[in-house]
Amino acid sequence: HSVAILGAPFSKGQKRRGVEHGPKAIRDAGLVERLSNLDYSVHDFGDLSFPRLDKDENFMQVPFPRTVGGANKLLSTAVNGAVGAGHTCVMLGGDHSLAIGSVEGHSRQCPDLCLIWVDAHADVNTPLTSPSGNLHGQSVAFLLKELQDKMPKIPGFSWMKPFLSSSDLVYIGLRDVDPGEHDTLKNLGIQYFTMRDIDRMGIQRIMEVTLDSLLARKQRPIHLSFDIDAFDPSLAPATGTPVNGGLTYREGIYIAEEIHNTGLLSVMDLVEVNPVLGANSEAVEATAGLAVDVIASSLGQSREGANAAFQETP
Ligand code: DIR
Ligand code: MN
Ligand code: MN
Ligand code: MN
Repeated sequence: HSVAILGAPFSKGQKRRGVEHGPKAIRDAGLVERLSNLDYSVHDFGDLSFPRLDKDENFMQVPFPRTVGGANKLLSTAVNGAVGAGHTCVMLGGDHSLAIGSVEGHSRQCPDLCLIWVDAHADVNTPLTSPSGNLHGQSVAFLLKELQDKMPKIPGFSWMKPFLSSSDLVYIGLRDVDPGEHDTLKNLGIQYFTMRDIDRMGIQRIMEVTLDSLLARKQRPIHLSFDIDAFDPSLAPATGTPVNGGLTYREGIYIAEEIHNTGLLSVMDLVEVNPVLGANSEAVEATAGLAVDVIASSLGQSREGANAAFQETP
């Protein structure tokens, strides 16, 4: 099988500079080599280039709406093409607003996809509930059919319509949820596992319940949207909105391994690695190296090793 890597050097879904250098940091940490060591042919499609708009006024308190909308339209087309060509697709962000285009493009190939959102944050604000205005905290609200009448018409997004049902989505790792987001999670009955739930149930049980609730009725393609800030800041310091009390290394890798073991991973996003925000080069390399570990584990790197017959000879 084959993997497509799509770099998305984009940062206008939030206000801190540097997250547009995430794709380079993750590639520099050895991504292509690690995936080549698994049983994949790796197609690195390089970085998308996003047009810069001269004029992009705020919508309500939301900055750069047309820039974010346009970038996501472009990314959607790229993901749609990569999945249509038969690749498992890895999207390197960039900020998490990019999940709008990534999941939308995926859904055009796989209308029955389900979504696993691993994040400290729920990213389900609307322009009306968002405390920051930032679109990287609103991505899921663009996807959900049930939020359609809560979402105003935002300039830059007329190319898409919401397509996901709240029962097609599970969150893992939450620990910083805004009041409006909490209402949405409760009102729509969305399945979510906070860090407290991980403390209580353990990650093994959480993955069992997650995959059961998404896949028991029918096997279907998985979209994994992984925000590096799901990890504890001691492991992933180089990110824009770190929150204490995050996933351990082993919890994060276990999530990835269990998703691989379904055989259903179709597209994954790895977002919010911001090399400019690391205190030093060690902090940046640790964060980017962790991103590579999560991607490799999601694609089948195993802690029990693999049969030598599967290793390709150089
Ligand atoms: C906050 C932070 N909930 C917001 N969101 C972040 O701005 O909507 N998402 N950082 O990753
Ligand atoms: Mn996020
Ligand atoms: Mn986050
Ligand atoms: Mn495999």
